[in-house]
Amino acid sequence: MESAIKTVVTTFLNSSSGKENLSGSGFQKLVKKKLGGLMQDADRASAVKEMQQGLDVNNDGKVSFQEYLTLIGYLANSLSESKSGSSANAS
Ligand SMILES: [Ca+2]
Repeated sequence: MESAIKTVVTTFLNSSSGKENLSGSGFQKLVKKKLGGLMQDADRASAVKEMQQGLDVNNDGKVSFQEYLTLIGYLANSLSESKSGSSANAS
């Protein structure tokens, strides 16, 4: 569990070069390299761009750590639902 949290943090920082926000290209790279197994559209740049815009709640064109956590939470939730076979938490 602790290593998973560290991975979430270091993956973000590696992709952002230690900055507070991921650029569009940094986000593309992160999704493609690190999340391709969980996300079917990870290889499609236009789909990843759309996803980025959906996450970008303050509309600054970049993905903050908080916005990135929204994606991680979403993926974790999807994985949990597919493993438990329930849609109890569907929203
Ligand atoms: Ca943002």
